[in-house]
Amino acid sequence: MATLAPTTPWVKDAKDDYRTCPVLTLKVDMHAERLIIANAVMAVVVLAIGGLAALLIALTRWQAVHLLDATWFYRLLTLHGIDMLIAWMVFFEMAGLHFGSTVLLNARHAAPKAAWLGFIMMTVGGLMANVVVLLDPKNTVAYTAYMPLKASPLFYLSYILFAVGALIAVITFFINIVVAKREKRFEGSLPLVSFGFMTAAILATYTLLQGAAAVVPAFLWSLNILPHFDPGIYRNFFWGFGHPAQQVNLAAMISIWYALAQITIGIRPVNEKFSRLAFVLYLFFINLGSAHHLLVDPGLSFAWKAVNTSYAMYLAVLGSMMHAFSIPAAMEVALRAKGFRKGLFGWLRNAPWKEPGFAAMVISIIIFGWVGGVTGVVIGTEQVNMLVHNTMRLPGHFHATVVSGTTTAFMGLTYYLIPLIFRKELKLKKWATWQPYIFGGGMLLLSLGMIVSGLQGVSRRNWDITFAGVVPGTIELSLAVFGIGSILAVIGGIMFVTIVLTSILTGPRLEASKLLLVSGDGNPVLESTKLTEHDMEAKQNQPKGAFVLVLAFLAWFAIYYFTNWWLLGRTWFIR
Ligand code: HEM
Ligand SMILES: [Cu+2]
Repeated sequence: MATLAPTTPWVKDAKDDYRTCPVLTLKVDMHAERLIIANAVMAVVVLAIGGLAALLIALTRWQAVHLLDATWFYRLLTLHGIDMLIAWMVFFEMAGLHFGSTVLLNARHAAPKAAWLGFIMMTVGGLMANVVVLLDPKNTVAYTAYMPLKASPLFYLSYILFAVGALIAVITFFINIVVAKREKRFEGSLPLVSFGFMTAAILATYTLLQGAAAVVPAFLWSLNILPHFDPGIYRNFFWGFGHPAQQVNLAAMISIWYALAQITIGIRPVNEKFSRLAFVLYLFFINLGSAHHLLVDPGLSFAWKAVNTSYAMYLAVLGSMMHAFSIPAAMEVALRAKGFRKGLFGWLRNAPWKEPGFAAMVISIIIFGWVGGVTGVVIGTEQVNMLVHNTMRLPGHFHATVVSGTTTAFMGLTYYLIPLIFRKELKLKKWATWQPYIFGGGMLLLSLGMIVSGLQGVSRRNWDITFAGVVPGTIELSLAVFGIGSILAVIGGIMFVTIVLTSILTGPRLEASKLLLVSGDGNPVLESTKLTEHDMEAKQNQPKGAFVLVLAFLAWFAIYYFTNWWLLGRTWFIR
């Protein structure tokens, strides 16, 4: 177990500039604070741009509306992918890394200049990507920019700037940890949330290096310096970046689950070693997952594909399932210890459903696991993937993982960064109570609508599906569910941006006095330390309800998985 040492003097450097947060009773380095604010603001800005594009492309894919012409559809599809999957996620993660390596460790930021350099490069790169996509039709190559599609050199340059900036910021995370350790800010291993961010940072490092191996040659090729670059090798490196990048998102999201569960109901992980092991599994096995993007590529052998999409890959899935058991179990133990012991699920009924951080976490866990995780395993299995590849089931899957899961968790955490780091009172609290449900509910409809239309053969990244003939009514219906879900989700997104901007742009700066925003006025972060070993082990506090939920999940997993094999079996007949 990690322990913080808040009493030891900070650093000898007289220039140190910090305040003490009365809620966390931790020191906050002003460099770290400003870096977190800058990264979080940029994240919200790109989320807003990407969200506008989302609405327009969604209203185009909803065939009954079919809003944009083909050029604008593909242009905004490219923009949406870049702003959301790359810029929004990475800016927010950088805010998280600065937070996890300083505030959470009661430590200073040891390399602020480098961190600002990284931030500026990311900002220039991110905004430049938007401009070049909007201004130059050559750059409508989707965020994957598969060769031999050739974008303009500025397009690749914007990627390189952004990625190098991110790499520099990640390096400052490691510097902070080493310095904090040397200055004895914590003893033993890193606290769990920071440990999770460390996993994210390690993954991010080799992810970004693989990204460079794809994009730098592509850049040289666009300049005609490099005459030829094999598209198969480009794709291999691109997904060496693109897939583990999702595990960066995953590790960050799960760290935030632990943080939100601690903030809103004061959990203590039931077994920290177990949770740490689950993070370590990501580090070792998730890279294999990259292969599922290449399953229809002609240059790779069947054996290569089968090896890379079997067995060891499931060890990473196991990591996620370990967290998905560990967090609800810890929640159940904490709530039971507070006295909510009735039946199997009395604890769940009495949970703080109006607290936006709690709602966001639960929605994130449910949709991530039950929709995103389960559909992901099917996509990552060599044989059944053939039913799914490049259909709308794909975006259906990742809008359940990276959007309903990660984005919702990031939104939930933001509600606490506003009082803690921006030092502003959260405005529009009523809206905040509803926001996770509207966003999450919309996303669930959107994902299911996409998945069901994909099941019927609707392809992804396709401006117009009618040229193949008449569109059956069932497809129209699932696309309508998807369209209505999109509108709801966009409303949830607008609510989020409005709440954040209103809070940070109006009202005076004030030191936070409590952490919970809506329900109650206690301070469970600190209360969690009051959960004793005795509470954790008491018979009446055992996580029986969470165990039942896990069994239900496994049953659903098995049903979906084997249904897909059955569907595969029906694609040909053996007499
Ligand atoms: C209100 C929210 C959102 C809506 C309505 C929405 C809608 C859509 C639609 C309609 C597509 C095109 C699907 C296709 O034709 O293949 C798409 C693609 C995509 N979306 Fe979203 N989305 C939303 C939020 C997000 C967020 C927050 C992320 C990332 C964190 C994200 C990541 C992506 C990615 C990576 C693609 C694939 C782009 C491509 O194929 O090149 N979306 N989205
Ligand atoms: Cu992947």
